[in-house]
Amino acid sequence: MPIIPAQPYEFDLPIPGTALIVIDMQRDFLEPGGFGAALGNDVSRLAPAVGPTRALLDAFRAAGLPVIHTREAHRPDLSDCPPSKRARGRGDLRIGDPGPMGRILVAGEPGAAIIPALAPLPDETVIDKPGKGAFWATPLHDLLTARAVTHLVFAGVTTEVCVQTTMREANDRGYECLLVEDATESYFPAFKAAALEMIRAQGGIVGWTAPSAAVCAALC
Ligand code: C5J
Repeated sequence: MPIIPAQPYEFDLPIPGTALIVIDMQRDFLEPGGFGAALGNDVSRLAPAVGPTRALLDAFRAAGLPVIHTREAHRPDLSDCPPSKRARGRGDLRIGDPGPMGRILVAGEPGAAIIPALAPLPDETVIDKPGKGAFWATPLHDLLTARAVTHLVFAGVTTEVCVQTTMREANDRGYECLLVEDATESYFPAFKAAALEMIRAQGGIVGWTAPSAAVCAALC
């Protein structure tokens, strides 16, 4: 079994048994005119995660390991969007409002799509999730259990919101979790740094972190 140099200590990467989870690499977060921008963020800050995420996709696909993409996206009638979530941020554009890339964070709209550089392959699972965590109100746990996945490698955005929430959900369900340091980004560099520190603190209380080069090298 490959063993990856990671923090706070080395991470086992069983093959088979490991899946890549790419969180919310959507136009609504990475491009101007979407949800991230509507909340006042500089969306260009997320771009550095694209190349490393692409490298992980290539490595997992070549190794024949499962790849799962998530999208934060609601039903068109917003029946899965709590009013409390929609009200947050007090931005000009809220979830469900029409924007330059269609209705904000609504499934099927252009803005909810994954960016072309990281487009899922036809046989890859794409999960639309109504929450910040990818396990809440989705079939993710059942899908992973059916495929005998025990170890999860995480990429995506944003580090301290949907990525960290999902990682904590996964940790509580017994998965061994590794966040790839350069394949995740935040609109706030300090939040990213803090999230990475929190994950690997206290002996890896929520998981591990490692650079994409270490993960890709182990899969070659
Ligand atoms: C946010 C996410 N930040 N994907 N969503 O609202 O992290």
